[in-house]
Order: sequence, then structure tokens, then C-alpha cells
Amino acid sequence: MTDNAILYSFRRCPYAMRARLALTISEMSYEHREVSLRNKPEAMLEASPKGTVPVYVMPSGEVIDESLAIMRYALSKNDPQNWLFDTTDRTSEFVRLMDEDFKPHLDQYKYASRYDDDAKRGDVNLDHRAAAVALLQKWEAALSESDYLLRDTPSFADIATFPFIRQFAATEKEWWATKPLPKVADWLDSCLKSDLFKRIMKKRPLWEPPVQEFASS
Ligand SMILES: N[C@@H](CCC(=O)N[C@@H](CS)C(=O)NCC(=O)O)C(=O)O
Repeated sequence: MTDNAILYSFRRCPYAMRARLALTISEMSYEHREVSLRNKPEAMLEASPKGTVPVYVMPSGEVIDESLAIMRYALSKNDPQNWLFDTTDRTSEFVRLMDEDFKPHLDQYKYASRYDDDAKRGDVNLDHRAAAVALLQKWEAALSESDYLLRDTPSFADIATFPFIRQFAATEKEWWATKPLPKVADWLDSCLKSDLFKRIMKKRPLWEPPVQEFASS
């Protein structure tokens, strides 16, 4: 048992961003532990052996190690902007498209050198960029109807998805500036300019586990 909940997080991870956004809007208090993905703390791996961030550990020791579940947990406690307002399948469809369909294309576009042969090393993969753009047409269409995906203010679908689209947009900034998806570009700008996003992107030092004191005999 500890006094405070703990969040193991990595600043630039989009999954950790969505968890931090929900925890922050819900005003949940927790100890932020910034980790290096190359050197994950033992305490985090003990809590969640699968080794992904975010990991949320409740004061009782109960662990939530999936970003969407952390979002839902935080918002179930306090949802001041009614991010959970949508009770239809529209939210889950955006989230499913993002996590299952868009994310693999994002990874292979952005990190093409991990997947392709040496001749292509360092290049972005334009086939995956095109496939990702095709998926984002659903975002573009929704944003032609309202300022955010489901209404004129943000809700779960926006918060759960924009951190990934941020990564996509940042991969080739000059290309994104040509506005291949104009509504998505404006929506992303609004999300990135928000005070909430600025708060969750504050830079923090890496968490250092406390040094074990050995009793001298
Ligand atoms: N399904 C997980 C995915 C989390 C995830 O894959 N996070 C990445 C960082 S963005 C990670 O921790 N990868 C492990 C690693 O890089 O070692 C969730 O939604 O929380």
C-alpha cells in the first residue's frame, strides 16, 4: 500500500499521453514516474511484466496497464467535461480504427527503416502514409460536421486519437503543412494548443528508484 497512485509514463508515448490527459482532466492525484523505455524500472516491471507504458498503480496495489482502461477509470471517477457523453458506437469505432488500423501504418511509415531493406533505410514509407491518410478521411469527414469528432467540444474519441495523429503529422512536417487533410490539421492544432496538452507535456526528469539503505551490522 502507498499513499498515492503512481503513473509510469514516457513523455512522447501517445498511449501515455491519452492516459495523462484523462488523469489530468479528472484531477486524479498521482505520482508521475517518468521512465526510459530502454531501461525500465524494476518496480514498473513488477507491477506490469509486459513492459509497456502507461502503467497506473492504485494505492491498493491494483494495476491498470492499458491506456484506454486508465482513461475510462479516471473519467469514471470524475468527468468534468463529459468526455464519456457518447453512448453510441461512434467513439469505439474511432478508437478501434486508431489502435488497430492506423497505428500499424503509422509505425511502418515513420519507422520505415525498421521494416524495409537497407536500400530504403531512412526513407519514409509512402504506401503506409497513403493508407493512413485514407483512414483519416473518417476524421476529416467528422470534422467537416463539427469542431471536434463528435460535437463542438472534445470528447473521448478526440483525446484517445490525437496523440497518434500528432506523431503522424510530425513525421514529414513540410508535407503535412501542405494540408492533405485540412480539417484534421486545424483540429490537431487546437488539441496541441490546449492548456491541457501543454500541462501533460511538461518535461520531467527520469524517475530514480530510492536507493536501498543497507543496515550496517
Ligand atoms: N496497448 C498498450 C500499448 C502501450 C505501448 O505500446 N506503449 C509503448 C510506448 S509508446 C511501449 O511502452 N512500448 C514498449 C517499449 O518500447 O519497450 C496501451 O494502450 O497502453
